[in-house]
Order: sequence, then structure tokens, then C-alpha cells
Amino acid sequence: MFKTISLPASSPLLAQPFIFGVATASFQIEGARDTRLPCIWDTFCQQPHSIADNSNGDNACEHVKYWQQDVAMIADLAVDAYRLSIAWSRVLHQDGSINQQGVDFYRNLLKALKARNIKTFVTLYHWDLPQHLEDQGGWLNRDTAQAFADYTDVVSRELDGLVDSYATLNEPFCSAYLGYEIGVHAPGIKSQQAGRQAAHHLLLAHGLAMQVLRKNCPDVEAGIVLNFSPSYPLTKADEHAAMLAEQYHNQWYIKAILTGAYPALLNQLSDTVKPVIGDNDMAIISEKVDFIGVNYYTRIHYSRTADNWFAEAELKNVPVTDMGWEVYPQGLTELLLSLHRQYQLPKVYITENGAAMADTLTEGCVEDIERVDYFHTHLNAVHAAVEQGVNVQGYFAWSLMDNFEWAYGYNKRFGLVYVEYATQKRILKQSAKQYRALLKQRKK
Ligand code: IFM
Repeated sequence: MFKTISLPASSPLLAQPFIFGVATASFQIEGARDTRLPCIWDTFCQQPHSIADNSNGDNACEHVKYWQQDVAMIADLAVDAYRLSIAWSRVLHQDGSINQQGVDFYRNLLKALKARNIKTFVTLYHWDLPQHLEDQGGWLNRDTAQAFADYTDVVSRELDGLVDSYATLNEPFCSAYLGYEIGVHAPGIKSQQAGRQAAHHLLLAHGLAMQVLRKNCPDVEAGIVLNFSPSYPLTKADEHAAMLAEQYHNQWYIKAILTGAYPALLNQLSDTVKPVIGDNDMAIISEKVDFIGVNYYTRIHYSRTADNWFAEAELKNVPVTDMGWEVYPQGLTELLLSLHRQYQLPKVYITENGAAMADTLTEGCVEDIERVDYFHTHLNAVHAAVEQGVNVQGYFAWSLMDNFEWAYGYNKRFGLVYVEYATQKRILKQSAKQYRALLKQRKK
């Protein structure tokens, strides 16, 4: 078990222009529910049994209240960049007019970060669709893609000059599959057809938003953040199943974006499940991106089902995080190398990587040695990929601080910083101190 986070002294990760950062998302930290429109996660949290601890995002980390101290804390970590998301429901009223208070919140936050020389990585959509749009069909309604482009237009004008890097969407897989296909995330719909159609409309929204960003801020880099849980066969006999899962869950998004086509698996879907695709959609979806954000936490094993499809298979006796996710750092190297072989990749940022652990606050300290080990091994996995030619230019730890972990509520802690929710006190864990030590060493 590594007690420090370190990299070889000659690692390109320790040299310019590699960026180190921390990441969060609006609904998970902001709170201040009363100063924005309701979103699909507010509604979902009210449904019985949807959230493990019956909690919601009403208060979360009260970041809207404590943002100044949070900015100071981010600066204290010696990071180069902060990745945050904008809540659509905080910047627009239902009639499409601007919620000035919400816009001012983000403007002030971004200005304060820039004043401390911290680069601003802004994600436009991290799952919190305004509820009134869900009432019109949400991501099943093609008009939502255009509504997202209109929202992007407002945000990119209002935040002009304050953003260094835009990501359109965070993890469209989660919005579509978890939200509309198996219903464990908001809005809780369980339909394969809905999942595939939502995925298509999300990708279309991404493409339309890219066009807006190119027009409004041609000098600001723009891309998308995708999550990958690479698919591995449980046994030799399961290789085909793993290949199907890989296409369905991972390649579905990156292939559409980088090549303008869905994986071949699309043709195996029945006509009732296939998404409706407009004539020009794939060209819009494959609008050139400046970067792909890669979120990696674990790999997944699959086995073949009786109907020749795939099902998740559990590996026994492997190290897991508090989420039950296997700790498999080599998977990150393997993923990056495999994407590098398959595609003409633009630059890559690791936009999320981290681990939930059962942290305990003892005498004011959190000795999260397993998380230190996780960051150490995963950063070295990125190093290995870069040494083999993958153009990775940044790494963001998930997450800055403990927060609302979606369907798990506040039970799962991913933070570098411990949040004592009753007092909203932030306490740097050992992992935060080690991450900072690594970054400071580089800055000498
Ligand atoms: O907390 C989430 C985040 O919102 C999106 N990516 C995965 C994280 C851990 O589950």
C-alpha cells in the first residue's frame, strides 16, 4: 500500500503543460435549492426508495453559500484547474429568460478562480435537467437538444472570458442508460427504447452545443466528457458478450463523436429499440472536438446470457472500493492505449478518477490510505499510457470534497476533502495532503 502519491521524477505528468485539477458537479455540491428551478434530480429524490439514505440535494455541501472558502481551499491544494458544472436550472427561468442571481454566482466563482490563477473547466450539463423540460419529454424529446443549444448560447455569452475549457455533457451514458433505460437515476424511466433514444438526443445536443461554442467563443477549447468502464470477458467463452457490452456502453458514444457512426451493434437492435436518427444528425454529432474527457473508475466483467446478449459478472476476491467497484489501475492504461489504437484521438484529459472509501474522522484526521494508494496507482497508470504515446494533458481527481453521490446519497465519500455535513466543516484528508505534496513538488 502506497502512503504517498508519487510519479517518476522524469514523468511528463510533472512537466508543463500537464494540468492537475479537482472536479465537482453542481447538483452534488451546491445546495441552495430555493434559488433555482426544480430539476429532475429534485423530483427523483422525492420518489420512495430512489436514494439509499432518503436524502436530496437541497443543501448538499452548501457550496453556493461557502463558495469563497471553497475557492480558497481549491487554491490551497495547489491545483492548476478546477472542473465544475453549471446548473441549467440556476441560470435560466422557465420562460428562457436569465436568472441574473444564478449567472452572477457563476461569474463571481469563475472570477475568483481566475484571480488565483486557477484554470476554469466548465461542464454545461452534469445530469440536472430542468424539470419543466422533463415534463415535455426530457431527453426523449428531440426539442431538448435544441433547448440545450439555446442554453449553451446564453451561458457562453454570459461567461465570456471566464472559461478556459468547455465540456458540453458529462457522461451521456449515465444520463441515458442509468436514467432512461434501467431507471436507477433520474428521471427513473425503464425502457430500452427510451435509453437508446435519449442517448441519441444527448449526442445531438452535444453536437448542436459545439456549433454554438465555436460561434460564440472560437478561442475557447471545447469537447465532451465520457465515462468508460472497459468490458472484459469473464471466461474465454464470454469474449463475444464483452465485445457487445463494449459497443453498447462505451463505443456507442465515442465512436459516434469521433467517426460519425454508431457501432455495428446498432444493426442488431430491433426496429422498436433503434433510435430515430435524423438525416444530418451524425454529421452534427461528429462536429470536431478539441478534447475527449475520459472518466475512469473501474472495469467490468461480462458473461454471455442464454439469448446471446451480455450480463455483468462479479469477480470474487478482488480489491474493491466502497462502491464495490474493482480497483484495477492497469485498466486505465489499457483503456487509453486501446482508444489510441482505435481512433485518431484529440488530446485527452482524465476528467474524473477517484474512489469512495469508508472514511472515518478520528481526532480531526482522515487517514484514507486506500485512497492515497488508489491515486498513486492510477496516476502511474496514466504515466504508463503517456510513455506509450497517448496524448493525455490533464488529470482531475474526483472529487474535491465529499458530496451527494446520486442514488447512494451522502453514504459514499469520494472527496479529497472530508465534509462534516452537520457543520459544513471541510477537513483535508490524507489524500488531499498527498495530492498537494505531489503538485507542489512539481512547482518547485
Ligand atoms: O459522482 C459521480 C460523478 O457525478 C460522475 N462520475 C462518477 C462519479 C462517481 O460515481
